Amino acid sequence: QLVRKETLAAQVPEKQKSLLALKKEHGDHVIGNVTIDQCIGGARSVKCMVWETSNLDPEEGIRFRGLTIPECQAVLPTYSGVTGDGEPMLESILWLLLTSEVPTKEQVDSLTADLHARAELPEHVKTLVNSLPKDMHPMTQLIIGLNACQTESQFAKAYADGAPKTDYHIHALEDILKVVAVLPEIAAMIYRNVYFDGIVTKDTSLDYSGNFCRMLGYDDPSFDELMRLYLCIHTDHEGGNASAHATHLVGSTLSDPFLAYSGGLNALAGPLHGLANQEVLKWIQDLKNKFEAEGKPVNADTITEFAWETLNAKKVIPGYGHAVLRKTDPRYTCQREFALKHMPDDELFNVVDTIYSVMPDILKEHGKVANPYPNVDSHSGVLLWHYGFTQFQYYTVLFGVSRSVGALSQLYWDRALGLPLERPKSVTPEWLWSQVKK
Ligand code: CMX
Repeated sequence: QLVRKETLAAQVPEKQKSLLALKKEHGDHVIGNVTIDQCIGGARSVKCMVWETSNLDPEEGIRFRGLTIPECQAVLPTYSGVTGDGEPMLESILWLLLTSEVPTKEQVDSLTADLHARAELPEHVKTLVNSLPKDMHPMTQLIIGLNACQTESQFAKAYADGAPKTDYHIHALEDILKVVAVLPEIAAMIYRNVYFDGIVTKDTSLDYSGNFCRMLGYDDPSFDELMRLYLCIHTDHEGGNASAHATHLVGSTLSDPFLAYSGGLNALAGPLHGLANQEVLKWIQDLKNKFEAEGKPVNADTITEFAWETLNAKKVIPGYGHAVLRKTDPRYTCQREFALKHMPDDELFNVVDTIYSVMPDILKEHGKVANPYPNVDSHSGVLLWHYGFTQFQYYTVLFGVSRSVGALSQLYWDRALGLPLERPKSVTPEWLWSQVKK
């Protein structure tokens, strides 16, 4: 309620006006060319999408509404209430991404209460999720669970009732907050069903992340802090990444936010995107198993040997490389700092740190990779593992809970700004040849 009534409603007309002026007065201004390389190569760097909530600089990394991760950590409200003391709350970053304003602790607390109030899962969703086979990938289960929640869509109902397009964003926001609110319980049910006793215990006296941790079965304030950090840094990474782009694309057909974000989750479940965090842990486990069996230690030499085996087998090193970034991902760096603060002597953290000390040079020598540095997925699993969260097949679900906040904050603005159906032009290979043979 507060997000909508006090803050967003005032911003919409101004932003609509500004975008309309850009279109009307400068619509034919050229902002780039497209090469055949880009056309064949996954549209790398082609500027063809407006994104409100965040921007990614190849050298500097992500800025959420203009703020870097360290800046967010310095100004956004924390659970303790003392800004700068601990990690920002997920609700803080949701407020920031949605409204572009740094919230007060009071505003954040009101958002926590709002999300808890919307978190009730329909009975048919509980029955469905509980009926899924335990060997079904947790991401598949999450997508099924979220799709089934679509019965609750107020956007779809309003559309069917003939709502005017000027009101779409108002109905979309109700769904967006509902999706963000229900995802932790669906995610927790999956975790508890697949690995434990199926029992989910809530504690809504806590914030979003703390309650999520209790539902997962963790009761450790230090793990709550890790979850806050994890959920904040995975929210958004501008618009071109596969999960954000898929949400934006599906939403552009006026599919409601439940269906649109399910599309985003399907993209996140790929190993070149969000699934890389599970692949990193698997890679480290395979490495450890191999060298322990051979009676060798895990050190810079054996990591180098294993990395070359992976590359020579024509496989990727998970957690390294990026389509846009050309430096170490600041999301990696802040997780490294968390580890240095909370678990400096952790065995697996030291393995990850040793990988970091050798991998960029290996990848440079390999000579193919545009960015030889680690991305966010390279570090996240190790932190979870430290707290006994070792079920790495599940890790991408946590990413999926978090990414909803960024992708759907943008979806609000997609509807508020009246962005149209996305429909780029494809061309045939013959047409491309005809261009160069002219
Ligand atoms: N290990 C080995 N080879 C790699 C590599 C890696 N980590 N990263 C890129 N390459 C290869 C590519 O496969 C490509 O090879 P081909 O020319 O044979 O096709 C070549 O290097 C050039 O690719 P690039 O321009 O550097 O990277 P892209 O923009 O095409 O792809 C990404 C980016 C992330 C898919 C790629 O770096 C990768 O596969 N990394 C490993 C998976 C991973 O960590 N994904 C998570 C990314 C973050 C996230 O979205 O969550």
